[in-house]
Amino acid sequence: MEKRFYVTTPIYYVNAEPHIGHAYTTIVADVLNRFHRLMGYETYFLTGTDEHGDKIVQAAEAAGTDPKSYADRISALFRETWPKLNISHDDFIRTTEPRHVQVVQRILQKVYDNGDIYFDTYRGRYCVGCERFITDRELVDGKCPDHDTEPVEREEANYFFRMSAYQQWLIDHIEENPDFIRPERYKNEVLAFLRDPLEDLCISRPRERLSWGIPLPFDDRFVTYVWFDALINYVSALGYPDGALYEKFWPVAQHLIAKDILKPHGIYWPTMLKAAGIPPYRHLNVHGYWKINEGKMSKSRGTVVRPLDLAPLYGLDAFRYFLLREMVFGLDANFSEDALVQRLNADLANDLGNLFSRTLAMTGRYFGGQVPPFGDTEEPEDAALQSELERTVGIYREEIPQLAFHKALMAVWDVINAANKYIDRAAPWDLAKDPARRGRLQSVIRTLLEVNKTVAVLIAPFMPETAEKMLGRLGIKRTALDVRLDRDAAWGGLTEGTPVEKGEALFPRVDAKKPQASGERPVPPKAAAAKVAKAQELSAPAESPEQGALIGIEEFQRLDLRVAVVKTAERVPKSKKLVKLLVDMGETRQVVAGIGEHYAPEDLVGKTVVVVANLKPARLMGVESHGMILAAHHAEGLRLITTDAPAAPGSTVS
Ligand code: ME8
Repeated sequence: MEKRFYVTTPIYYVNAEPHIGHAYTTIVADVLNRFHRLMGYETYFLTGTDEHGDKIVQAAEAAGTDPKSYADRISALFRETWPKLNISHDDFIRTTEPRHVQVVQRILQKVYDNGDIYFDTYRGRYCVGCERFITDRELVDGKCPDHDTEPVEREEANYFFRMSAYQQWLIDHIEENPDFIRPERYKNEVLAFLRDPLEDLCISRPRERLSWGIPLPFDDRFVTYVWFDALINYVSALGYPDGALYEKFWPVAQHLIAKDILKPHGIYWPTMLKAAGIPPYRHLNVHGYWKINEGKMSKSRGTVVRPLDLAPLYGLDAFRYFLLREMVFGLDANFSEDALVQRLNADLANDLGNLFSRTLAMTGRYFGGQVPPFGDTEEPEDAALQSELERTVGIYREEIPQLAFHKALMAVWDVINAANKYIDRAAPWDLAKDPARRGRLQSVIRTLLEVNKTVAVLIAPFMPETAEKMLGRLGIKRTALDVRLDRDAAWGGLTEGTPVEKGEALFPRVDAKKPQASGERPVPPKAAAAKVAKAQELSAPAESPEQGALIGIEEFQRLDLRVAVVKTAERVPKSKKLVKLLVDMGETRQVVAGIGEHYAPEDLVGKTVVVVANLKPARLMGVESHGMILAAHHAEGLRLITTDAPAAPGSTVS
């Protein structure tokens, strides 16, 4: 079989900022991409943003701007987030790009010419949240279960895709390819849906009602319905119909989604492909939902968890590891900072961190910091550890393509724990006392170094920074993306005499005594920041954290500074200093600033300012403040910090 792999994430709507759900899917895609590279595959990884439709028009209106500017701004937020999470995507597609629009029109024309698109009048219930008409069967208490809103009655003349013509073909395809949709529960859900007659799909909107979409090539009084537009990104990004990428990576495609968009991906998309004469994708991989405090993430309840709040706080690799270890792919999982801290301390700081630092410390102590050769005495426990490692590699290779990331990681941790026990049993410190047992000591340390090396290779898709660090300290200088399992994990592959470097702890422990459940607020808790600061202090050189001392970039990065524009300003009653501001920073926030003696409120409106966005909320003279405005202390008073050219509200400042 060709060693080619193509993975996609959903293209995210630009009506919300990136949150932990988007981060999870994208990190899973990243892990799969990196894993396949590790296995020697040629890979391609696509993500992007979905920018047309009612939802975006409404979000833009609410933000007081036009759809294009709005889409530009939020799309940029996604684009800027992914490198910060070490996402290794090859392309980022936007549905407003001409390369996409052209392909959508081409496919529409092709399906129309084949007679599978027709004009008709439809009356039904429309859910704006889903961007589609929904059937009575889907309603729960008269409401859309996904959006908890009552759909509105609509009658419209529109174009329809003859999806019903492909119902039997789809059922047969799913039955002949049992892992087309996986895990199985989602395959069953799709098959259950297909037991009833499939209705044709309305694929257009009249332009007078919605102009923010792609015009139908055969009737420009209409634009295409968002799903017909969005799904096509998976082939338009490859340059369908004749791009070299398309030739190479279609149809080995694997789509990753959560259960919310199963129907469009499990039913609309394969039938659209079939009608367009394009072979179906290989797998649809469907995961569950991240819940916060056992509930749905909700903006109004303030339980939206933002990845860029957490990753800098606990370490990017710890965050990635936690997401992949904690969720069983396919099922829902609960997110809490408490659980993250526990995993960080137990699995990363304790098990992995200790194994690595003990091994390197002993290599330093007993062999001058150089990789020793295997000694002449091999004991059964060496072979046992080696075969445990081989077993782990086997499980790992099998489970990751099945999306059982937690099982692959559990197997890696089995070998880490076995190696820690091996140290205790072999007691190198005793062997070192006896010159006659030098050969045995060599074998033990070399065995441990080899295990650490393979562990570093195996964790590379999950924790690329840590893997690179570990391999580097073992004398293997490679970027995580260039690591290959066969070449770099081979037993005995380390070179004798190579200097190794102990370095700092891989994962500083975080004080778990007072963990803070996440999601109560959209920003990381100050207490957690203090915990990390404390933990880092312990591993950092003895430097006073007092004023004037230097801080590391990580400490600076804990601040979330954002550009904001002042929308309204008024004095806080009975205060000379305090002004209450509403600022637009992508979202609207209330901030109280002590600038009343230096600025008249009316002069502040329209000003671009910089806000510390992740400051714990405070009450000032009874008024809630969610952030702090930065100002310079000038001899004659305060001067607000601003940007020297316009910058979009919500832009990060660093
Ligand atoms: O549906 N837990 O975009 P979207 C886990 N534009 N994953 C979650 C999640 C949660 N709580 N919330 C969101 C769209 N996700 C369309 C897709 S594709 C051709 C068009 C993730 O911004 C998950 O991947 O609403 C889910 O499927 C996706 O975000 C929905 O993103």
